[in-house]
Amino acid sequence: MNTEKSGFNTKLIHAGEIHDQFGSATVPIYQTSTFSFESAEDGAKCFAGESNGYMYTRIANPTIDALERQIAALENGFGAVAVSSGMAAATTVYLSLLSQGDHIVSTDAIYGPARGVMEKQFVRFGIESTYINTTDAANVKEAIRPNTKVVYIETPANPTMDMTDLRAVAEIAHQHGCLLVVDNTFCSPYLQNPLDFGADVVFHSMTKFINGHADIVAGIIIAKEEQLYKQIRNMMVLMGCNMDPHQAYMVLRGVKTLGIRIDRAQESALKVAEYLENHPKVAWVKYPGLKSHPQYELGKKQMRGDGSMISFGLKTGYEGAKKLMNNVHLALLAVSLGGVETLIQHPASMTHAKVSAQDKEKAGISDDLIRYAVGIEDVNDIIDDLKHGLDKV
Ligand code: LCS
Repeated sequence: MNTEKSGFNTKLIHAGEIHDQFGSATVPIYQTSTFSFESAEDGAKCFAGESNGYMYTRIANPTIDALERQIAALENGFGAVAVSSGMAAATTVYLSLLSQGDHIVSTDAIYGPARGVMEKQFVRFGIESTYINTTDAANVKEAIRPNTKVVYIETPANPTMDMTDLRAVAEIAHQHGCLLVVDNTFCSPYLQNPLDFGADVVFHSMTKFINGHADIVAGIIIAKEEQLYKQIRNMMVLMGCNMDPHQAYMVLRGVKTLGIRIDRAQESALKVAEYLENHPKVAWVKYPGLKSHPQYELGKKQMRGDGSMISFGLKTGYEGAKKLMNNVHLALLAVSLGGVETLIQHPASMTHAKVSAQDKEKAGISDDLIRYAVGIEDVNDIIDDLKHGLDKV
């Protein structure tokens, strides 16, 4: 069906779907590396770009195409490019948009490896980067140089839950001839559509909310305009960081319930955040749905919900955090997020371990910060588990 005017949850079920000759209700897995042609002339036409047939799965595949059409529809983009992981999405974006001598300005508290690859690898190819606190858009303006090509933000940021004003930063980026790239992993398209606020490119680690079942690593990049889309697709094909058809099928299966999973998880997350905020052993809580979040109003402006990610610290710091993590049983002590299960982790020693102590401090990734990803278990069980853990602190 044509889902152009449909609601979000209808798009989750029907956007991008394939109607095959058997009337299959789900998108079939075209588990093939290559596609045959009717004739030599057909093959030549296809490779010359004069016809739309499939040629080779690294270039395009019907199962992967279905997922790309769907996510592009959910993010209101021109087109999407599926890749093997969220990090493949970040590096494909970097490679597509930056050349030797260029400069990128980015949020300091982003997913650690997305910063690490820039500072330790891309620097070898003459690409410079500056990491700043983007919660104040004026800092972005100040950091832009004549050779800045890209402004790259994560909002809410991993793991500080700091937010960046999408519209304000898009305006500044464009005034200076830069593109705005947004890592929208923490929200998923259900809660936030950065392209609608002026971003040029959005990407996701689909390992998280979009797939939602902690059984696949995957990424996707969505471009607002055709030219950018083609540039990114071309880079993906050449780098060979394509998605596999089976991986695409798994994500297509997971994404159908994105709306109901997030509705439930964020309803519980608010209760968990309130519980933590009122707990005598808790020093601070950062959750977009709490009025105490310094950017509560900004969240209401650009997000359709508060999400299910919480960061908090205990009065007893890292020592207390270790005790808590060792004494919860329902919450898995594990990195990642956005799945149906509740997870707890310590960014300073885990996801962001390779960020230098100085940069961590500057980015607000304090030693006491505990990151908590609320799942869809019964909220009473989640809170009982936290209570049990906190009793041992
Ligand atoms: N962007 C964000 C915001 C992420 O949280 C992650 C992974 C990535 C990109 C990279 O995606 P991947 O290649 O893993 O699919 N974040 C992780 C985290 O916070 N814990 O474990 C992985």
